[in-house]
Amino acid sequence: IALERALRRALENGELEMYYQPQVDVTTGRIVGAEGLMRWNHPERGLLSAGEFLPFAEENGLMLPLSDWMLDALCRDLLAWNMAGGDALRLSLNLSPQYLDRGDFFEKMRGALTRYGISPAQIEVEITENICIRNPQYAIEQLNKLCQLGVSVAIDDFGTGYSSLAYLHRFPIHTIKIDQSFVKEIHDEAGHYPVILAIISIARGLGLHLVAEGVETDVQARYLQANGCATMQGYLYYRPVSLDSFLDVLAAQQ
Ligand code: G
Ligand code: G
Ligand code: MN
Ligand code: NA
Repeated sequence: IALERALRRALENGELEMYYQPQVDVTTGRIVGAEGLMRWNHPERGLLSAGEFLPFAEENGLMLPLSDWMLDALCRDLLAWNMAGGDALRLSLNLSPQYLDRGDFFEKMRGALTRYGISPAQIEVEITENICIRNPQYAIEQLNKLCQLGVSVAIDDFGTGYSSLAYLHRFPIHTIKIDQSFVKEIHDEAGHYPVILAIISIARGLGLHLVAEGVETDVQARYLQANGCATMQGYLYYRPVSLDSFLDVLAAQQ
C-alpha cells in the first residue's frame, strides 16, 4: 500500500523519467535507435530501474497510468532527439500486455504522436511472445492497426516465451530481439551456439530485422556480427542513459 501511494505520488511529482539505451549498427558504428526504459528517481532510494517497480505496478493496477505517462514522455523526448539530429533514429518502447488489452490503447498511441507531431515511422513497439497467447486474435487486430498507422513491431526476449513459431506468420512483426540469456552464453568466437544461429536463420528466412540484446563482450559482438546480426544493444556499447546524456551522444555522432 505504501509503495502504491509512493508510485502515485511519483507520477504527480514528476519523479519518473525515461532513459534511453542506444542500439548500434556495428557495420557503420552508428547509432540507429534506442530503447526507452522507465526509471524512478525515488526521493530516498535513489534511481530505481523498471524491474524494481513495474512488476508491482502490474499487480496493483498502476500499469495503465504509468503507460499513459510513458507514451507522453517518449513523444516529448522524441522532439528533443529530432532537434539534436536524431530524426532518422527509431525509438523502441516496451508495451505492457495490460496496456495492449485496454481497448483505447491504439487511440492513446495515435493521440500522443499527433500531440507532438511525431512520425509513427519513428516508433517501434516491443511485445513479448506471451502477449500472443491469451487472446491472439485481439492482439493481431491491435498490432495490425499499429502497423497501418506506420508503427513497427518487435518481439522482445525472443525464444524465452511460450509462443509457437506459427505466431511469427500471423503477427505483423518487423524485428526480433535476441534475448540476453542467449547472448550471455557466447564465450568463444570460434564456438558454435545453435540457438543463436537458429534465431538468426529464422529472422533471415522471414525477412525480419534483428537486434542482439545484452551484448557485453567483444567476443559476443564479433560472433553475432560474423553470423549475420549487426545491430547491438548492450553495456559493451552503452548503458541506458538519461535524455540529456543521450542527446550528448547524438551530438557527438553528428
Ligand atoms: O530497465 P530494466 O532492466 O529494469 O527493465 C526491466 C524490465 O522492465 C524489462 O523487461 C523491460 O522490458 C521492462 N520495462 C522497462 N521500461 C519499461 C517501460 O517503460 N514500460 C514497460 N511496459 N516495461 C518497461
Ligand atoms: O526485457 P527487456 O529486453 O526490455 O529488458 C531490457 C533490460 O536489459 C534493460 O532494463 C537494460 O537495463 C538491461 N540491459 C541492457 N543491456 C544490458 C547488458 O548488456 N547487460 C545486462 N546485464 N543487462 C542489460
Ligand atoms: Mn525491451
Ligand atoms: Na529483452
